[in-house]
Formats: sequence, C-alpha cells, structure tokens
Amino acid sequence: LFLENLVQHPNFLNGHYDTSFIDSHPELFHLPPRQDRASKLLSYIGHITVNGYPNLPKKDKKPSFHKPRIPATSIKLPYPDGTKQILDQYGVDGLIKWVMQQKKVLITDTTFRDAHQSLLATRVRTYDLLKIAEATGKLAPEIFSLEMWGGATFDTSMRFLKECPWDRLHQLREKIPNILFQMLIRGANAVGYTNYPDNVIKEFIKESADSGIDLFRIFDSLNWLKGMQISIDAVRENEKIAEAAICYTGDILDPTKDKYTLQYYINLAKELKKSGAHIIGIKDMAGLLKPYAAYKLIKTLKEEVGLPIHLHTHDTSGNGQATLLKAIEAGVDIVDTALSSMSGLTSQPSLNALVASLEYNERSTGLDLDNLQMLDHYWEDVRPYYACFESGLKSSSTEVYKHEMPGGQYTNLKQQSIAVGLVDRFDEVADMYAKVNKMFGDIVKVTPSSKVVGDMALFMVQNHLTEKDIYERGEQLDFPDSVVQFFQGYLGQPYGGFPQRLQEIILKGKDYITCRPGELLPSVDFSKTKEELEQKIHRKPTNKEVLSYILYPQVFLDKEKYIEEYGNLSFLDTPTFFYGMRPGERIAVEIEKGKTLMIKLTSVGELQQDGSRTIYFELNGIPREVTVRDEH
Ligand code: 3PY
Ligand code: ZN
Repeated sequence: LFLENLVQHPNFLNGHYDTSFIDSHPELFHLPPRQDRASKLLSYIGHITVNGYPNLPKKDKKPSFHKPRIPATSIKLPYPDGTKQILDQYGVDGLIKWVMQQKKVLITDTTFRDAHQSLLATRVRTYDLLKIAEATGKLAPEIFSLEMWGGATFDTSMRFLKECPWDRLHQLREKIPNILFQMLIRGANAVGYTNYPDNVIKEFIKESADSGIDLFRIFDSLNWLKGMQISIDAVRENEKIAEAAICYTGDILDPTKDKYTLQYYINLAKELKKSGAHIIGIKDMAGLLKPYAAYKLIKTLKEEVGLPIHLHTHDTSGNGQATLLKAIEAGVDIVDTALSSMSGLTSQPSLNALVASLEYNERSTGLDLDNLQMLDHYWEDVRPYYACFESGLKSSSTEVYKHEMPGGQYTNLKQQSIAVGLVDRFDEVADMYAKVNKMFGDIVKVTPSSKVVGDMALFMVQNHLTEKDIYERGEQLDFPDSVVQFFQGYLGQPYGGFPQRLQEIILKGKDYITCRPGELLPSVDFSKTKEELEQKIHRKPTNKEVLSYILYPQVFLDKEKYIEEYGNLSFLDTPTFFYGMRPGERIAVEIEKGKTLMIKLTSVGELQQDGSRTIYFELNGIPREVTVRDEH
C-alpha cells in the first residue's frame, strides 16, 4: 500500500523522483488497520464454514462440483456487431424498423434474469454471470436482447448476495458490448413491491439507461395503464426502447371466462401504443397462454396494433415450446427463451430447442446451435451450485392453469411456506392461492399483486381459515399489511374494481384511494437523502447507491454493514461463498487484476467455552487464524 500511495502521489506523477518529499509527506504511511481485505475474507470463509450460509440447511461437508466449462475459443474472437450497434447507429426508430423488417424470429435470452429468478430463487451471483459474459457476446451475437437486470434481481442481489446491483450492470455491459440489454421494471413499483414517488421512478430509469439498459419492459401488476405512464415517458426521454407489457391471465379461448377476453387485450395494446410504447410485450408470467390462444392473440395483435410484438412465457405447464411455435406461425416478432440447462418448468422454454425446431424454416433464428451448446454446458455446470434454491419440482404440471401462480413466485412462495412451517402443505397453499384470487375478483397476478395473493393464501392456511371465516369473522382478523394496502388502492386499481364487501371487511373503516398513488407521494429530495446516507455509511455514496437506499433502505444498510465486516465478496467463487471450505482445501481468489490470494483451510478448531472456534488457514503459504462465533 505504501508503494501504491507513493506512485499515486502528484509529485511522483509529475516526474519529481527526488525522494526527499517522502519525508515531508507522512500521509504516505497511513496504512489501514490489520483487518485488511484478506483478513475479512478469511473471517467470512471461516464464518460460513462453521455456521453455513444464512437460512440454508447446513451441510456437513461442502459438496464437490465440476469445474465449469467456459468456451475457450471465444477469447480470441472479436465481438461481432449485434443489435446494440443497430440501436447506437440508427436510434430507437431505426431499431424498431429493423425489427419489423426481419423475417427471422428474434430471440431474447432470459438466462441472466428470469430463468434463475424462476428456478433458483434469483440467487445467481454476478461472479457466475461475468465468467460466461464474454463468451455469450461472442458466441451468440445474433441474440436480440439479453434480459439481465430488474425484476427481483435488484432486491436479492443486495439482500442475499451482498452485491451492488449497479456493479452487475456495469460489469456485464463492459463484457457484452454488442447485444441489447433488457430489464424488467414494474412500472410505478420500479424494482420493488410498492409504488414510489414519480421522481424516484424517473431518476431510476435515467440511471439505469446511463448504466447500460437499452430496452425496458414495463408492466403494471394490475394492467393499470396509469401505473405505467411515468415509466414509458421516462424511457422515451432517455432515448431508450419502451416495451409496454400486457400481463396475460385467464384463457381467451375459454367461453366461460368473460373478464380477460381477446378484446380486453387488444384494447389494452392499442392504449399502450397511444401511450408511447415502441414494442408491445405479452407478459405471460405464469405460462397460461396456451398454444392456440397464442396464435389467436398474436395474429389479432399483429393485424390491429402495428407494433412489434414480444412474447414472454413460462414453461410451467410443459406447453411452452408449442406456445412459441404457434406464436411464431402467427407472426410474433420476438420471443423469450432461456439456455437449455436453465429452461423448462417454471422458467422460459428452451432456447436451444427452439433454435433446433426452426432450422430450415423461413423464420429460422440465425443462431448457431453448436455455440449455444457451449454456453449451455457452462450453465449445466454452474446450476448445481444453487441446488439448495431449487423448488424440487421435477416435471411440468398443468395445475398452473388452476392456481395461475407466476413462474418467479413459485419457488419463492415455496420457500416462504417452508419458512413459516408449512413444509408439507404447499399443495394447500397453491389451492388457497386460486381461491384468494377468486375472492379478490380474479385479478392480474404478478409482482407485487401476486405477492398480495400469496400473503393472503399463506395467512389463511397458517390460521386454518376458510373463505366463509373471512366473511363471518373478518372484523377480528389482523390481515397482512400487503393485503390491507392493496385494498387501500396503493398498488393501483384492478380491472373491474375491488369486491366491495371484502374491501370493507379488510379495511375496517380505513381510507382508500382511487387515484394514482404517485399523485399523493411527496417527491424525494435526493441531495438531502444523499447527506443522510453519507452520515450512515461514513462515506460519500454515489447517486446510484442513493437510489438503492431509497428503494430498499434497510436492505441497503444491512448489505453495507456486511461488507464493512467481511469486505467485498464478489471475488469469491460461488461454492465457497455458499459452503465455505473443507479442511485441506485450497482456493485462489483474484481480488484484483494480477493480485491473487492463495488460501488453504488447514483445520477447524474445537468449540471453546465462549462459543467460538479458531479456524486455521494458510494465506499465500503463511499461517493465519481467525476466530468465529459458532452459532449452533
Ligand atoms: C418480476 O416482477 O420480478 C417478475 O418476474 C414478474 O413476472
Ligand atoms: Zn417471467
């Protein structure tokens, strides 16, 4: 560090090598206390080795994994031009024109976002994304867009992975300069679970655009247009692509269902076009869009709307590929898929399978199946790191047509059910989820409205309550906060309104609103908030960090505290991050370019009377020990 300080000193940079200035600049000797980066890292590894990763069952021994296969050939290739270059050269209108001219079906790869949100509770770390990023840009440059940010990743990256979501975006952008970056934004709820003030939404979109997001898929959890307008306008102001999404629910082919009809979706798409959408997204978040319904919906939208149509579905029922093929026959412009080993079940249908099935077809994708296979091998090797976050679902299930639970919610609600002691009663929770939806008037269910339905279902199962109980004993019940706020109108207004009697029971006389919540929320004073945050973290935060704090105050502060204690963990490989080390194991941690720590865990000491253990390491060959609390 002394040398670092020295070479960064202005006198040194000016070429004044007369070293007498060292004597007059004692600050060069301001070295950090002993708790350096390496010590913090060893403390983390020791802590996880002894106590396991929070909320995961502690394994007796760290599992063994294959070394991930990273395609070697990619390194020598330059990045071929892709859609990012079309956007940069011709602007949004030029890109949209290009999309409309394509005969081939365009592909969005969701592996970096929705696939792991839906299969692995959103736990994939930036470390693992970065390792395959360059290869993705070089081996699959024909991809239209990579959905790689937003949705639940913003929250989980801070809450569970102790990462900065903005760093993820910047680092990936550097490694993939040629493919459009796409994010999911929940309209007025941004990447959170509640409405935020308008100026927060605008600032968030501006910073996201500046950091590398090109295409914003904007939706409202109740398909309420008013909840999307601020976002659509902000994306357009930043000269990025505004994809306004319609959340698909119900079944347009079922003659007994008359709420969410074909006409309902066509009207909505036309409204979104008027509101400034560049692309219409069909967001089939639960995978309810059956193949022939997809054909009918897409064909009519193509005939009546005149904008590119982008289809997003989930493969929960097992009908995902068929739905995509019928949509492609009907003329859909872009479809969402995930690399094979991260596809299927509650995730997107397989990218590799779709590419194969369209070979020699006039709408063939132009993607190279062998290259995709190489990328797929990587994910096949990495997915087992996250096995503890899998839902346990072994096969597709048409039950989803009954419960209508979004793909991303399935794994989460299962985890939540386990956490509240309903390990064996998830079927009941899923049934109750469907009942609650009916009680709520058959609403669109997607984050955060889906969370409200999930919270109510859990509440009812946990407390052994039936629908009848709610109506008869509602006054004595303490409903979950999210449910009360929903009925107060804080997530917006559902299509067809709230069921009045239930609203009265739940609100117990509390006020409710019918206007846009953003009209009532006071603007955030960013510079004041920045000062407030600076006081709390004892350093100057960036504007992006201020946004993270505004969106998730406690989660952000907790992450900061964790990093203060254990340092930046983003260099640590994922098996060590989740499982610590085995006695005798050696790992290499590259903490910065050219600076690698060689760590060996020699042994774990006996439990002491004060509840601590000493962990013996070798750090670059020199013995080091750390003491950790055994929390068992
Ligand atoms: C999200 O909002 O995170 C979703 O993926 C909804 O489907
Ligand atoms: Zn989805």
